[in-house]
Amino acid sequence: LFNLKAAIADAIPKRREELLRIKKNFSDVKVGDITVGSVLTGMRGNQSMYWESTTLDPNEGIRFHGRTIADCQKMLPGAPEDNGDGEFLPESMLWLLMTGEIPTEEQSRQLTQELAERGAKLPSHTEKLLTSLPRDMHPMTQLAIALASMNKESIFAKKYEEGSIGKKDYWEYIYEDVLNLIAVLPRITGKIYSSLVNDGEPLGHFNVEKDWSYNIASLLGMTVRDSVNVHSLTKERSNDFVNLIRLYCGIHVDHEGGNVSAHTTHLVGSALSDPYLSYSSGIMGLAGPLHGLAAQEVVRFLVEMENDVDSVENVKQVEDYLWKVLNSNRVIPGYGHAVLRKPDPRFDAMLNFTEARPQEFKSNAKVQLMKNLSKIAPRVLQKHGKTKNPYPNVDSASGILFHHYGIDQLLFITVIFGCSRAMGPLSQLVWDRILGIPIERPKSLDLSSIKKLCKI
Ligand code: FAM
Repeated sequence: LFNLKAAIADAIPKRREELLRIKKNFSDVKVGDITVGSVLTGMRGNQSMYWESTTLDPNEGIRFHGRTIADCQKMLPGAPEDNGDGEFLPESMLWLLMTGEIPTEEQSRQLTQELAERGAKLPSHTEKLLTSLPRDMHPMTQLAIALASMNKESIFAKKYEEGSIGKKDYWEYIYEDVLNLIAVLPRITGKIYSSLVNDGEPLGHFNVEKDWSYNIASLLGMTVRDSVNVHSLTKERSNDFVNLIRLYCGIHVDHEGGNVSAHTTHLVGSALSDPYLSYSSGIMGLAGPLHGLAAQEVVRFLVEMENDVDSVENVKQVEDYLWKVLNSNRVIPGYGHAVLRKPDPRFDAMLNFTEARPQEFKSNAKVQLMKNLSKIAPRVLQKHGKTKNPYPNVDSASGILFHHYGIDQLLFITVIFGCSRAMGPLSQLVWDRILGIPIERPKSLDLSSIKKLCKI
């Protein structure tokens, strides 16, 4: 099966039957106890969502249908021109998320081609809308607006309004919207970036022969062939940047269901809002500084710290800087996690990217500081004693690597996160409709109900 939709259709009967059987026979099985503490602390530890494709182990980190990042790096197909030397393609990851299977080279190529064909054009009203937005509007606001505006294109919303589809068929139209949405993200991203840095003039063009990440890089003006190559990158450095986008977008797709962007997309979608509206809402959540915006906060933090210390190798000065931050009741961005209790393997993957290119990164003091910090900050945070996870999370490294190659519009970095994160929650949205997951509606408690439970 070379076509993703056909591969999903193939997997449906078994999965539907399995879930139905569990629902029928095991609905009374207890998952855990919800405590007052959980109600009052953002539902921590409350296991109450069904999520198909990814799980987060507090110690091992993310698994994609059971596969670690290292497994994915070994097994998922990359771009043909890299001859096995580059990073895997996010398209390969999308196939894994949607089907649970590792795609073959042919399946991955086919999906690359399908996305390129679907993404070749941005709807003209969305293009005009983006052009009309203030150049200094927050890039994530622009992304959310562009996505919400594409609800005009939603095949699912149209079919639903016509009343022409039954519940069992919803997924087919959701799928169409999801693929169309993911496909246009490079174009939307390029448009937002060109507004920011090039007065709205395109920085590159979309190449239908190329993969999704290449087109993101190209529309950011970062490729030698298809763009203005704003930073005059050599062929090798430009190829490294394309691979950075592939790596970054490949590993940021999902982090199980409870994180803000994934949960929001799933929640809004559960009201049968179409994928454009659902993911636009997810993007609004990703824009928060405790979530996706943390990568940008880290870059700012590293820039400020580098200016403050005599040398990034001066451990004592770095420690003093961290204490200054903590003592003024601010967080150290890029550290800590709500679920993880070990260094984030996604951070390690980004770090490995720099270690594979020592010449490239050796003279960038901020990248060196990022590395040094990953050894110093955990000690300081442990001593500080509040943070449950004192280790670096994914945002510790990602922003500064984009910054290194010249993407220095800090607020924009989260837009690239938004490209990647579409793949996980939107795959879930397809499966939510396949499996008939109903509208999400937890029960809330007021203070008097809590006091009654506590017998106070
Ligand atoms: N620096 C200083 N204090 C921190 C901290 C950090 N990096 N991480 C957690 N804490 C504090 C936290 O503010 C809380 O303090 P209070 O008791 O005074 O409220 C205490 O430690 C316990 O928090 P926790 O249980 O360890 O973490 P939470 O589950 O509440 O929060 C994070 C998780 C990620 C929001 C938190 O660690 C944080 O604010 N980190 C810095 C921002 C960041 O890097 N966010 C990116 C997260 C990333 F994974 C993503 O979503 N993209």
